[in-house]
Amino acid sequence: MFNNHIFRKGLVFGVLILFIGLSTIPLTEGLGEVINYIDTVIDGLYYLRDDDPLNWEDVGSLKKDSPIENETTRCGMFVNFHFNQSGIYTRESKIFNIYYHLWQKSFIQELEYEVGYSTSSEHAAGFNESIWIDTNDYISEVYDFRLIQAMQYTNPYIATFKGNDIYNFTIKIFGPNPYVLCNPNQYSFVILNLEDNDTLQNYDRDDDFLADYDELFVYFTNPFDRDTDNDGYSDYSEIVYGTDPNNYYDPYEPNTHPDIPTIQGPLQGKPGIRYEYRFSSSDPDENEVYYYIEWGDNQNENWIGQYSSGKEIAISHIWDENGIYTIKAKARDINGAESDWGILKVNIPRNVVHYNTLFLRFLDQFPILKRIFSLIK
Ligand SMILES: [Ca+2]
Ligand SMILES: [Ca+2]
Ligand SMILES: [Ca+2]
Ligand SMILES: [Ca+2]
Repeated sequence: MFNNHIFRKGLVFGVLILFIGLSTIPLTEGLGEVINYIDTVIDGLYYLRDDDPLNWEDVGSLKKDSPIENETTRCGMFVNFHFNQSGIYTRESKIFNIYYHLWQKSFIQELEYEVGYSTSSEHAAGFNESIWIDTNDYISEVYDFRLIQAMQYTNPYIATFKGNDIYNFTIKIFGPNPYVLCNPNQYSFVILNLEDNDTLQNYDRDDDFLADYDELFVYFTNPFDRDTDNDGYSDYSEIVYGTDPNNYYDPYEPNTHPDIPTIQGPLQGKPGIRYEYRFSSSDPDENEVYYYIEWGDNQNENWIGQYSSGKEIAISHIWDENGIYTIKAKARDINGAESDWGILKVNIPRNVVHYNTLFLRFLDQFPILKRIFSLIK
């Protein structure tokens, strides 16, 4: 006869084993016991991303991925940005020199923010080091957000991290109602371990023809992004055309100069006779164009127009003297961008060979003579 007590004990034990067996498999994965080792050093560009764009959150992330939609990290007093906490960093990282590029809401005027870093895991801990930035010293203003920039030089290192220590590094912004905007056209970022100025002068890491130094300290654009404001025009072309490389909503389209005008017409002529020449220039932006024409005899047509892009216009001219003249024409679009010169040489010679009609009629009577004459001509 079974001892009822032992049977019950066995049943409980069996159920317990079954429960542990069932629960440990998902638990090991669900709680992250499969450790994510991250073989990378902490440096370079990090976007200040919001972890939960729908909520009023004061904590965001430092991420390598740029935002694909609108994110705002905000709070009444301070916002913090941490590294991703889902792994263990296998290499040691030292952190120094921090560059800040921050889009801040500008609804309160004359606003100062304290910006810096903390190496405490305390959520509301103060700064290890900080600087003050004033939103009145803004670089760009797009609607009610202002772009502000700052550089925090640290010497030599502010922290050395390995493993999980890296989670204790926080970029902090403190002040009345900090709003940190991050969207594809206006994103906030920091650059950690920024190189010295000589090195930055020699880098163009995004191949947009602007040195990293100029991007960071002259134009305040992103040295890792060819088109910082994502408006379809590279940082370089915006600077060349005078538009704002940090403003997606530029009021003016970048402008391209018209093509070199083509010049067509007689290559020879006589003095005192009116000859007609045709000019045409196409503008890549389809802007209307003006023409400036020099006839080579100190006479010119002074910015005539405006004409549709690519339209052929006819203008006539009389050369009073014999000579070889160079017709030069350039086009200018309505925005003021000029083409290079188009050129056509015209010979108004001293002795123009021409046959009077009587002589031609005479030749008609003698076909062989006419043939010989045409051969020697
Ligand atoms: Ca560049
Ligand atoms: Ca760039
Ligand atoms: Ca752009
Ligand atoms: Ca722009």
